[in-house]
Amino acid sequence: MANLSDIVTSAFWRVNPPDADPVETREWLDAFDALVESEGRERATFLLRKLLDHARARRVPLPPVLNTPYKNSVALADQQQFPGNLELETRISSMVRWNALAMVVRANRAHPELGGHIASYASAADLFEVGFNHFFRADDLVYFQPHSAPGVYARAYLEGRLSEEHLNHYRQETGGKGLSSYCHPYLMPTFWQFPTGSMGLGPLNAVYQARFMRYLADRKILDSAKTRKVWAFVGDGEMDEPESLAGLSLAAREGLDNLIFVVNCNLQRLDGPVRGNGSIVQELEGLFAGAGWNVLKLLWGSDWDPLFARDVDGVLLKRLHETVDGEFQTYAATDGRFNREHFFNKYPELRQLVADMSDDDIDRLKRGGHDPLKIYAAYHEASRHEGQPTVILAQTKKGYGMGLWGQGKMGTHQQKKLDDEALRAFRDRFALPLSDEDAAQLRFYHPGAASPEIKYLLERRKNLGGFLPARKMKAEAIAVPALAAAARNQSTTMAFVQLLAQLLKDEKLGRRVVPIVADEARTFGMQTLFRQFGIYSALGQLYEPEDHDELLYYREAKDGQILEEGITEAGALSSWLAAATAYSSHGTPMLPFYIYYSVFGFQRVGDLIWAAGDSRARGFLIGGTAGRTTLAGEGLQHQDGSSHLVAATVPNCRAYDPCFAQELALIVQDGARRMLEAQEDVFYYVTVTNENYDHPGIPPDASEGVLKGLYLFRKKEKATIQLMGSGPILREVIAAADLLEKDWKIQANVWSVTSFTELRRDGMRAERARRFGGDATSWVGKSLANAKGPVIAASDYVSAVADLIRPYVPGKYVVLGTDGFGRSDTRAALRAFFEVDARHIAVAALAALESPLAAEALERYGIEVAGRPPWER
Ligand SMILES: Cc1ncc(C[n+]2csc(CCOP(=O)(O)OP(=O)(O)O)c2C)c(N)n1
Repeated sequence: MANLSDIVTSAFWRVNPPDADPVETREWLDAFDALVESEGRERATFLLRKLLDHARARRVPLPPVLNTPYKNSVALADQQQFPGNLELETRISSMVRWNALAMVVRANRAHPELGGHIASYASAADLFEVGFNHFFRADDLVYFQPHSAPGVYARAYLEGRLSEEHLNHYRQETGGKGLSSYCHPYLMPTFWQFPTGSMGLGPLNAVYQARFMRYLADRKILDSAKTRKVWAFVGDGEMDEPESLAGLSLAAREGLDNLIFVVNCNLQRLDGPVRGNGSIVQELEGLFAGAGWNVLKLLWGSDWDPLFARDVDGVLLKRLHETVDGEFQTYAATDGRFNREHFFNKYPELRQLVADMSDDDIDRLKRGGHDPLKIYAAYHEASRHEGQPTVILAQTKKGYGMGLWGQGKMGTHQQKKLDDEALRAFRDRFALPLSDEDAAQLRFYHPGAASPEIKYLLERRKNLGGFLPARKMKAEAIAVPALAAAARNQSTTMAFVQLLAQLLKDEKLGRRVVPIVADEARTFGMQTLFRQFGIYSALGQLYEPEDHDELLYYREAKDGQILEEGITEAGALSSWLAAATAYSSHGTPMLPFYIYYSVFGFQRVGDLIWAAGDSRARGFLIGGTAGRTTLAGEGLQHQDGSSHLVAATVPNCRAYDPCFAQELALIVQDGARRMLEAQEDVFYYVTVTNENYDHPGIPPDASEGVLKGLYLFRKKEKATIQLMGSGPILREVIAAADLLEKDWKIQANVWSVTSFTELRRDGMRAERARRFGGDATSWVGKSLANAKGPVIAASDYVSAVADLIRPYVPGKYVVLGTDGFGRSDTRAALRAFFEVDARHIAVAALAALESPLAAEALERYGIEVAGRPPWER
């Protein structure tokens, strides 16, 4: 077996292997140059292709074609000239760097528990600044690396958008006068647009945002979506998150040239190097290129240009290729003298190459991501590239400018305290006009509104359309039509599809409805929408679909309305998020409905839903085929018993588990009204199921209760017990009430619970009001005020869901739920197993009444009393 280090080393050499016959190589290359010269690049490409085919036929192994040498992709000759005032921009970026650092160190001097990061922004500063001064148009969408937030705040301070007071309260809420740790729109609703603090979500969301902008443009909803760009700043460590990679092929497949990723390759993550034994840049290049992206390497600053120019034998490149990232990190952490000794002096030719440079000159050699000229050239190229998304792999140094105290140091990510000497060194490094005392006191630096720096910076932003990031909180209000539900025998899923069709057909609102599925449209009976509304495809439909002669054929169209994402819940949720925040990002309200297997929502992509909460999303998540006993047959990994419990923890998510189509219609209509008319920052999670049954009308005065979460569905004059049920289990509750009356002559009231979670919130609100001296009763308390006897509640979810309202139920409260793993079986068998069928509910009622009939009922209903409870089996 080959030695691992040989394999790793050879991986580098594959790009630039040793040359056995340089003279022969030169002849080939000269011939090739002559060809390009005389017949042009196109002909050269043709011949290369022929040569590769020929080599394949001769079984000559091909070299890895996805990797290019370890140098800048934009050649010096092609480099667009930097149009800015470099001197002023350098001074501005130094000020931003200082203020960002001072903000973090100050906060931690005052409250060591607050935390924060210096080193990440220090590496990203120039990448951001060139963007701010030259590229980010006010209506572009920028996903910032989250722990670089101090830099974005520090810039906003120079721009006059944030005050010194804000900076002084970094990582403190301070009644709106502070600054949140990361990019949280929920906490800073007029500033941050996209939450990126959970690594991996930013890059994924950015891809789907860029795609959604295409959708808006292709559907002629928003013309400006054609020209705007999405920029995503991503950490090289962050690229290890599966979500960071999840959208890459879609972006390439859809030719999203409105999307630019900038991967900040400082070669470090939190604990250490990202690829100490390899090369993250080369690895990512292969990955992105393989996925079909345009890859631009931005590795070396301008002062490396003469070195590369003189490197005719390729010795510099050879040295770069044999250097693993762990060594590059050490070179970042050490000085010019060390770099000369250990990097350049390895080969005599290389030593010669830097012979006329002093150690200080070597120390000053910049990595590409710290040179505004090179950054500008890469951004310029990226923003003009057509037909593909672009990734810029920008090599930087983590903790750039933090000297001995942080640059390239293993623990630099966590560095948040610096002593006076370190502060003075930083000040000197960036030539800041601060006294020793200013530095020691961590005074923020602002050169004044009349200074050339501020005038320049404001002028640049003016030219680019205004400040960024800036978040809009409102958009035009749109009226929501009344929705009607049919009483016929059907599932709530089908009832939902009919409601969706009504919304889609509404004259004003219709075109703003975005149905989203992850390859489950047929599961939910939504194929009926394919023909009429079309499936969005940027290419239209290039084939005749197999079912073209059928009425409801699979129709793809450039103006298609349905987003059919394929099997990616993370992607579909990201699309939904882009649509659900379009009111803010695009000033264009949309109404997305993402329908999916409920178990693959809060459980599978819960963190994206949490980010949707942070983003103040407005839209509907529809948990389809929901419940642990209603989705029969599917078993352990499909049956969901917990999503409502998790939904309750997302503050702006309103979750409902309706049983009847009429309840569903009221909920959807009111939700849409709250989002589109009242412009409330809420989103809805509604579970629907695939069990068919009749949908009797609900009492005329039930609307308020449906929306609040509880209403009396069936009243009995002599009721001595109250039975509650949610979702499909309400029907078991109704059957249990019938059993109690028929078999045991006991009358029961039946209550429909449309939302235990909303009832819980209402109860907490009332309890809090009372605690603070007010007078309030919960909706549960009010509803049950005159109700007699114990209360039994059952749902298709873990018992903790129904248990949420225990504090507000007067008297005895017994809860039945579906705790345990799902199973493969019929609905009846599942409900018997989980003890939530009509018989078990009737027994629970008799037991709660402390009636001796309970034992009799167990026997009569053939209930097995031995054995372990379902959640222990
Ligand atoms: C999902 C997730 N896991 C872990 C973290 C904690 N975390 C914050 S920054 C960081 C390291 C980031 O490294 P990298 O992406 O290379 O960015 P750099 O700071 O080096 O620019 C980690 C692990 C997080 N924010 N999100």
